[in-house]
Amino acid sequence: MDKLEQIKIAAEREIKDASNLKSLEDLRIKYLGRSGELTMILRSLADMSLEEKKIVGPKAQALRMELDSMITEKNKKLSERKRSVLDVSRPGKKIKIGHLHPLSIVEKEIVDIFRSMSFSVIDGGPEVETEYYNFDALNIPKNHPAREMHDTFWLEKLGNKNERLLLRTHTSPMQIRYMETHKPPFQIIVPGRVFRYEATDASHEINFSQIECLMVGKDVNLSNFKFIIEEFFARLFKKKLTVRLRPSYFPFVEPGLEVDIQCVKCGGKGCNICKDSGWLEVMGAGMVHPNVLKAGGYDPREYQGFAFGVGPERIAMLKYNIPDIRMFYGGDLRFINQF
Ligand code: YSA
Repeated sequence: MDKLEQIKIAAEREIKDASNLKSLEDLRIKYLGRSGELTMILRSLADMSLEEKKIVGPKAQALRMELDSMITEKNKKLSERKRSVLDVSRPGKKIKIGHLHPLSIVEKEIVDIFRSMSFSVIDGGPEVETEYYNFDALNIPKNHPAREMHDTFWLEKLGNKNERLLLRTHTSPMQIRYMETHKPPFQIIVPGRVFRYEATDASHEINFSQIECLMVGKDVNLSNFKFIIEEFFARLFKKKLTVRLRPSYFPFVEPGLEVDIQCVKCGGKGCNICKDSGWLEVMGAGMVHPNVLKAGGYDPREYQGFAFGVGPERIAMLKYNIPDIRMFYGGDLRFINQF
């Protein structure tokens, strides 16, 4: 009985003082293990007289249960403490964070440059557009050959509406939508997604993006346009580039222009990017046609403006030397992770 009392006092104190799981386990083995002090007493019951057994047996069993539950309790406490201790010496876990798609990077850069030149950024517009906004209001009459330049995804008519619907082939419909609801002077850019029903190749996608620009006021002219785009390309490519304006045809502008920049790779000497011409064709532009101003609700004798549409995919290809436009939408992480 004395021995049991000694074990009880010592074990209770030692379990209470155990400071970690390892020393607690050592105590369990010391007292309750196969050759533990209390286990030995329990085993020795077999050699005791009946009288002794009756006294020692229940006490030893009770002590065994008491120590067992003390150890379990202490184990719980130490485990909780272990979990909450910050071990600053452990190696850190690398957190995988996402990043912007290369196209988003370039679009954001373009938008930021125009914003810094006091242009307002107008969100979106409908991707499912009416024939009126995509063509008619932009001075592209029905059966006009210019419509063939835009291979169109036509949509099935819903209900009995007369209007034909399509996936917009360019962001220019937003010119009309904006003019209908705003008064000049203003200067805006409108980024958006457009769709063309055409064969894909290294520089053509069926689903791509454009950024539309429109500046309207009483005396907005082509030299304003030239200044703005020279400034834009210098900031985008971080060097001064010669800009060339060539006469071109878009029904919604007069005069219409094709804008070329000096090749960003060879500086104009001729290389594989510019196909030895020294120039890169980067956008369609012009002075807004009087019929388009009228469709927007303006008097063309009072207001005039310039507009252009640029393709961010083509700009991103030049900036990052990307050989094929289809890489942007291919979902190949080996490509995406390089940015
Ligand atoms: C012209 C004059 C304005 O006053 C305003 C806007 C415009 C642009 C006109 N709406 C338009 O869509 N012209 S465009 O057919 O030559 O396309 C403009 C730009 O979109 C191109 O310079 C090119 O960068 C891009 N693009 C055209 N087709 C594409 C394409 N990008 C990828 N895949 C295609 N299939």
